[in-house]
Amino acid sequence: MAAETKPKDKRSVKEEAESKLAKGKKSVAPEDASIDIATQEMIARAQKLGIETIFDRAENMKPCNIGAQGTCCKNCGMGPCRLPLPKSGIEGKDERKGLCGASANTIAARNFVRMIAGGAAAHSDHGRSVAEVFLAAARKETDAYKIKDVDKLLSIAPYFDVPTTVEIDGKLHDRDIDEIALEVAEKALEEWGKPEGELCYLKRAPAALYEKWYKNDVLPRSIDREIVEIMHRTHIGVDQDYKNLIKQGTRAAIADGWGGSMLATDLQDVLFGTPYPLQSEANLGVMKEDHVNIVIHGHEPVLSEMIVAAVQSKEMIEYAKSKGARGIQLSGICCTANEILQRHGVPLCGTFLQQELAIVTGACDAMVVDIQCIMQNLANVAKCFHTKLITTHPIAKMEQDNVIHIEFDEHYAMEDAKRIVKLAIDNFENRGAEVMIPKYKHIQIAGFGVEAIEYHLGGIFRGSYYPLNDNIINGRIRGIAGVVGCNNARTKHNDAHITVVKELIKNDVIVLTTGCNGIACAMEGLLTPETAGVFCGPGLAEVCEAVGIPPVLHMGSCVDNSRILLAATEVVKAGGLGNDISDLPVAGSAPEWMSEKAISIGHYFVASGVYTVFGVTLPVSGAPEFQEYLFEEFEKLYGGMWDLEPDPIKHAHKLIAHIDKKRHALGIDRARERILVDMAARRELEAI
Ligand code: BF8
Repeated sequence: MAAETKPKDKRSVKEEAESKLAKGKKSVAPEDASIDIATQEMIARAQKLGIETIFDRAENMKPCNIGAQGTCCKNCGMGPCRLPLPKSGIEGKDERKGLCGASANTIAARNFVRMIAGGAAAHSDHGRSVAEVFLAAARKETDAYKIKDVDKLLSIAPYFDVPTTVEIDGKLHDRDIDEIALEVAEKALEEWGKPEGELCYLKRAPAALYEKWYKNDVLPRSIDREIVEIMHRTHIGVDQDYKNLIKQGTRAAIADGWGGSMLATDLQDVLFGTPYPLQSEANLGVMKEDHVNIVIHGHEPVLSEMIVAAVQSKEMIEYAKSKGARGIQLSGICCTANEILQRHGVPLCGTFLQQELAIVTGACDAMVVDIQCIMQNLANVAKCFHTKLITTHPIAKMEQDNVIHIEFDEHYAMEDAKRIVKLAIDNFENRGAEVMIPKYKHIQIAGFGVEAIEYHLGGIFRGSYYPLNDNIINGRIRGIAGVVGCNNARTKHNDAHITVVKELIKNDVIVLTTGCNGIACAMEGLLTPETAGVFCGPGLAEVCEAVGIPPVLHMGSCVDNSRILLAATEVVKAGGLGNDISDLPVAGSAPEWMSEKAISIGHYFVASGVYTVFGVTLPVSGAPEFQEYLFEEFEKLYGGMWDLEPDPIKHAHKLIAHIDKKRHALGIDRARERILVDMAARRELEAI
């Protein structure tokens, strides 16, 4: 390992880097780019080697203000029509127009709902792929995939009107599991394109929420249709009413959260197992110098499940040893990582912004990517090292000539997985001399699905959300926040994620996390039960210590935000906190969002009654009337609304203020005042 492990001082690293980058290009000071030391070290290393990463590119390319405000329309060949917000703001009537006459509100709404379409399509197409593999497994077309969680299959079958019992001679008998699986698979696949009716899962929502959707006429009919309709309505000369446009955005977002994403989560659980808490590690330091390092990256666990099995096979381990390695170290980036973490304990290598840096270690023998959040620059970074970059999905290829494409076919799943693993092993001997793996990693406990939370918080009443509700009502837990989403190179890596989460748990708000926020929290050590005594307020610390859970519960990947919807629904069902998600002391947050998927998630949280705050920026600020509709009027329709707050402390306190507003409305704010103000009462509680 290279001797150098600490970045040089800010100035010398920056100057050295700028001398290596193309003339006139600026480089970022590593300490300004990330709060994470492993990340800083790798940025510094990349700069020293003259390798450009996203952190430097963000220094050199400033975002377009008008696009960031949401008021640039490029939906036809007469544009782009750019409608900047006047510096003095809008006085009187907003007269701004595109060539066709489209107002700023129409343009911003069109752009916003197209982002929802992009996000919903990504999540839902992922769900469709899983449904297709599930169907192949149910038809016994592949040996590689089997029904792993029969209970989960039986629990979802009724939503598709698939009976789980059959009456023979007046007696009820259990139906054959294979028959149930086949019918569920066929019915599930119909959700993408059925010609009439509504999505099967909508009735899983609290009745009051379903009623709101019905009243507002936003019940999704089929997943694909809602996405296609957005593309139609936002074509030039179609929908020109921002309220009507966002109504369709709402329908598509619900089709994502309560449709495509929820189906992806459920079918993955049935095929690969429902997650339960397990221990693992996180950050670039999980890579091992003396092992073959395979990093999997992307979102669909269909291939990575097979890679997990392949690297554990005696055949592959022996082969790695025959090539001089001590074993094979598998780790992951982004949500594929979260998927195999929560089911197998495979360690997290890093967040979205660390993907290039995993290669910069010089120890990555193969990076295997599937779909979504994969930077094209990976191929350029891989060229500077021995790393084999392998694309595996027919819809996600790369143009650079050093990229290998091995198309994954579920019918030959294990063969394909072993071929990829073998390629990585063969590449081990090609490593350069300079391997530099940062030493930093942290232990984490992950794998908190809806069922696991029910079990762990159930206390003596196992398998119930009542004790969680009790602790919310008595004020030990102030409320629940879903803090999720990406990294964004326009802000300091992980800074807002960690600041928001720490501020929430300090104020007794339990956090449910997914996606890159989950990875950030894992890297920071917030996913351990011991964290509770260090960072939490007294009430939350007491609950976490009593039950033995972390104050931040990692619920999985971004499609697993559907688990947060279902957890909130369970809280409603457990009683005592109102009759809809919008009644609960609950809020949502994405402090460092960047993807269209995040916008779709944000919007289905809002449409499900959750006050949702985004950090960084939101592409609606250039159309104040449309923004006000999302930030204020939406609450009247669905009980949830959008907000924007880039400052992480203010961001956290907006969430807390909303939680307190809901506690007040429920009449449970007094209990909390007693808990926090009176320390004697706390000692009394501790004695119980
Ligand atoms: O789906 S949080 S950067 S990895 S988009 Fe991507 Fe954002 Fe990370 Fe997972 Ni979600």
